[in-house]
Amino acid sequence: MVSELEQAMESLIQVFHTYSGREGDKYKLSKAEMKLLLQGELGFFLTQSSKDPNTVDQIMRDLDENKDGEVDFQEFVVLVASLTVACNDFFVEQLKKQ
Ligand SMILES: [Ca+2]
Ligand SMILES: [Ca+2]
Repeated sequence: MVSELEQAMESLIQVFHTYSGREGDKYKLSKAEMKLLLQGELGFFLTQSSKDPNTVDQIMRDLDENKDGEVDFQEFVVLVASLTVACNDFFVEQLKKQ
């Protein structure tokens, strides 16, 4: 029996590889792959910011810890973790208001 958290982790891995395998290094996201992932999977969170063409560049720069111009899985989870923390903050705020 796979737990909810284990399922979430598996989804995260699958989503990453769905996009990272499109071009170049199969295990890293190029800027084009990153853009597709953001548009396809994080549209809800990034609706406003994704209208700005510089946003993807900015996100790439912020995430690319080892400065190889691509985002590997380790760098990608930092983005997911920070977005999840932001969502949780919002969720807690909503609960407090009730
Ligand atoms: Ca790739
Ligand atoms: Ca990198």
